[in-house]
Amino acid sequence: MSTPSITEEVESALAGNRPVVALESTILSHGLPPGRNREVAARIEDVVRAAGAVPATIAVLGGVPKVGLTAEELDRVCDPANDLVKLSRRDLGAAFALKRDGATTVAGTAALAHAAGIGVFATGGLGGVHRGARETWDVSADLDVLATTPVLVVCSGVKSILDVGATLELLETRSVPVLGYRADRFPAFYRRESAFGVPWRVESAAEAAAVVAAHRSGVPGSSGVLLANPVPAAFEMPADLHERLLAEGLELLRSRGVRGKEVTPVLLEHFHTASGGVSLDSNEELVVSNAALAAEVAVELAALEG
Ligand code: PSU
Ligand code: MN
Repeated sequence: MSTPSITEEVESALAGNRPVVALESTILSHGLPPGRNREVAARIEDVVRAAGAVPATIAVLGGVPKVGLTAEELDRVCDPANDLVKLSRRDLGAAFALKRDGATTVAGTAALAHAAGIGVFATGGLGGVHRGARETWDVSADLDVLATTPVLVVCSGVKSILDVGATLELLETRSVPVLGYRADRFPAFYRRESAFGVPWRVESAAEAAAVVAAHRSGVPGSSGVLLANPVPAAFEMPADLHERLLAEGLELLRSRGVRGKEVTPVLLEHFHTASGGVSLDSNEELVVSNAALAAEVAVELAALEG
């Protein structure tokens, strides 16, 4: 693999077994509008630091995998003029060899984080099984990477634009533990609850860390763990607005014939413009909340696994 470029701050934290939290770049380049994405990037890193961990935002720049980004590199990722490619794990080799700039998805970020020795990762929403997957076979590589990469992913579940039930079934099949953070139901990104329960509930970062440590040290195999953290209640999208945007978004995909890796960005864009910013606030607050929780868990894990 192309040798990753790790910032000094991240490198020294890893060498000292101090807590590090990996952060995804696709939510910045493809999930949030220009300007707002840069503010969110800075805020996420701030909350991770405030909780006592070191943030490592991951991207590929000029073909080099970057673990930890400087302020200038974050600018580059967030500037739409640079037209970053969306990189899932399978795209990494091409981006390295062809010296491209790209933003990593959950799958791409988890792979690079693990390779760098980072075991905790925060994002907004996980990719999953799309509605209609029986015909399209559109199932995010995020699920496969979680099944094969021993990282903890903290997220707010999956969007209800996906088939939430099928996503949970696949996570069960692939032996990925799913924990609800102070929640009995799997969250649906903009909404705190989907119609589906979670198999396990934890009440604190310490409990989550204990489960992750036990899974890693005592359970054969190398699957990751999913910690599902519902959007903060004050920023949950109202149910009726959510229903309307969802129906419109799905119709938009159908009428425009959107396929493959464009599906998620097109839907996000529709939610953001058609909700007059309500979805953006939800999106920002849930990512910030996940980053803070991931940092708390990383701190507990460093104490346990030290
Ligand atoms: N879900 C969101 N926002 C996002 C994504 C998912 O609510 O920005 C991004 C993440 O980077 C995720 C990717 O890993 O989309 C999944 O894309 P696909 O379904 O093409 O695998
Ligand atoms: Mn897909």
